[in-house]
Amino acid sequence: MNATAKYCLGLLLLASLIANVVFICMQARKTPEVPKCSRQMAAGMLKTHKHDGKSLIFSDLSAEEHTVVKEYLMKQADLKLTDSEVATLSDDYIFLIELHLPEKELALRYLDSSGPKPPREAKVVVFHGSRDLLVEYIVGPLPKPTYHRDDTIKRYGKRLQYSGRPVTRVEYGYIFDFLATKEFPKLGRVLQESFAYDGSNFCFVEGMPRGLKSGDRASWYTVFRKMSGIYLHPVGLEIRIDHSSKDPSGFKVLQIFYNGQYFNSSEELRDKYEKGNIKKIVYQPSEDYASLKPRRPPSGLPPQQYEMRGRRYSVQDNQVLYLDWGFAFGLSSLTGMYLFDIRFKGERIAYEVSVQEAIAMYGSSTPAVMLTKYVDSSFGIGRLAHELVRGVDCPYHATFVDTFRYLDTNQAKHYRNSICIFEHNMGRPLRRHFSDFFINDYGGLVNSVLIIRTITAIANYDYIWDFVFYQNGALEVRVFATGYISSAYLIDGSLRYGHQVAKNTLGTLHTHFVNFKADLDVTGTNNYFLTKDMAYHEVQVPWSPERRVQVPKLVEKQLKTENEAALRFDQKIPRYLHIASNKTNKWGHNRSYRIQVLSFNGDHLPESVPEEAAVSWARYKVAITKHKDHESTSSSLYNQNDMWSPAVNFSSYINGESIENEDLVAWISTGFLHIPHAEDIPNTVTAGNGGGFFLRPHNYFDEDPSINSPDSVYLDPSIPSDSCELNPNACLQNEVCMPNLPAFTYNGFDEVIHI
Ligand SMILES: [Cu+2]
Repeated sequence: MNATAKYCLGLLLLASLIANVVFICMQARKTPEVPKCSRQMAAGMLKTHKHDGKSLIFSDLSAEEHTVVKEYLMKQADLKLTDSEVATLSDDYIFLIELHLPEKELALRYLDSSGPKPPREAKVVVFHGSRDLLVEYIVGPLPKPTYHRDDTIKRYGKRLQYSGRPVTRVEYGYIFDFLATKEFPKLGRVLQESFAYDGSNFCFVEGMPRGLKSGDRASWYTVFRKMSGIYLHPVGLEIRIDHSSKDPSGFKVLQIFYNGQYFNSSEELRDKYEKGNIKKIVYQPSEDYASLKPRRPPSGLPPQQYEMRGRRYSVQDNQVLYLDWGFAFGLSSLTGMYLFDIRFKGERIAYEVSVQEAIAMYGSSTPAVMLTKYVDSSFGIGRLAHELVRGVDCPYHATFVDTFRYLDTNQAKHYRNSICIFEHNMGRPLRRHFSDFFINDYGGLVNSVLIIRTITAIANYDYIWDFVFYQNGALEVRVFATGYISSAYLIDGSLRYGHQVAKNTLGTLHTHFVNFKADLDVTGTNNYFLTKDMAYHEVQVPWSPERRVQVPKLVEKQLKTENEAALRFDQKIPRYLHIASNKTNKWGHNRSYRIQVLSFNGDHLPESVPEEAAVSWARYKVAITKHKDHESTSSSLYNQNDMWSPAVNFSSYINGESIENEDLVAWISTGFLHIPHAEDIPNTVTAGNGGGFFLRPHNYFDEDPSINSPDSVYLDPSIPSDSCELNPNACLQNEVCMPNLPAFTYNGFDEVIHI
């Protein structure tokens, strides 16, 4: 081949190559694009019920409403309020503003008949430093307030002492400043040689309560190293500070605990340290074992769920509609998530289901922890509901809702994406049966549920709060614990209170108890409390009279007073607990909802312990009381800081009243005993850690309502396996759409507390 021929051939090959590339590109462009999945609600999902706006009577205050309430109160000359931004401990200032729930009777008249809309009101907690009082005001009507009234006596039956207030950002600031500028300089070499203290590498975690009797305000502060996962890095130093004075110059150190030894002052510790006659800590750098930074690069993605034909639920303002369900929701700064007016197939099942309280009682031989009995609503459970992370905290496709809260601030704070709502395939059938004998067929229903969730990070612990709506009319309420365990510096005798989980670190044994309120209304508010259980009884065998057999029988009992229906954890409790109606189903049985508690709790505090009064709800797995608006919560903002004379002692709600044909409220407790172990490092996992309860229909219907679910699948040998008529899965391969996913964003760090 001559040179010209070679050149022509090369040119031809190049042209062919270019033509091929162009052709492939054109073909690729012709390939039809996969459509995005619908953002609209799936057709025909909410045929029977519509949003009506009435749920707004339960909605949290908006940013504007918080502002209006604050401005109204600031103008009231008799209150003499100082803006909380500049208030000192001896001033009068607003601590909290949130929705004051309407009275139930008014709300029901508005929801169910033509009653007027209840006035919209705010509850405002004012710390009256000048008068040594804590006062709760009701302010209304919104949006243009014209009145305020002191509600404290009506709600709590007494005045509330100033010493029972939670510690504010301002007070924390004074305490930490007192340590850094007054006390730590006295310790000089002790801090330097023992902890390599550089003026900024300490963090503090406080033990609570703040003393041993009413009026005490002297807290133990445990020093932790300022590094990722601070709660697992105790340095071996704890300090008890009396901060009862309204003037920070009156703060004083009462005791110091250093490496297992007590001292009465910084001077005493310093002097003994310098003389060399104490057991010293010699600083060694801490390993970074508590960090949550990934230890390996990401590889692959876990499976995702998405809605091919759009959402099957609707969220409008604070109301959710999902298949046969409907409810209103909100998030209290103090108690956390609450739901109201929960209906299934148009009938109200519950007026209110809400989180009430979460407590943890600790054991340790170190002073801060041995005293510790945390009562979280005093710190604010809902207060710490930060932005949820899409794809981890909630499925990526979830609907996210913002909230506004006003607690220890001077203007409402905006918490983006702090509630999520999603429909979720639980990955196992709700029911199914395969018939092998005589008749051959299969019927099944995927367990697709709606979940509304918030997650609250209360210091070291993160609680996940789930309300799960099933297609059979059941509502499950669950709490899961994750986050960091609380730890103590390892000293002699520590191992009586837990396990060593890291160098010099004891994971301290503790109990978790959580309380919920379930104000069930079963076919109305006229209900009674029924228990069911089983007992073996001896029966003569009819066809063989000389023989006797043990046969389990149904045992039913109505409990008629609040005292009978206060079911303690330490007693044998009937297995089935029902809020029942006098109305019957088709089979003549009383319609009811069953309360089924899931709990792995440890022992509750002995009642002889003075602090028990503040957490007396934890005596009872379930307690039934007659509904009263002023018995709205089982705990209070003030219970932590005055556990000995608490604003709310739940056990006083149980006072012998009849619960027959009354409006009933169930107070439900659950929890788990936590013996920390090596695998709690770096975090406690949700698997196995938590509790909850079900509210389940029990003779409420004539049959399982989920039989009407649009998701039911049916197969029999005569139906071609590719028929979609009774089995949408047979056509799934034809349903092609791209998940319609929003971009990932996160702004949760904008909202953190700065002291
Ligand atoms: Cu725990």
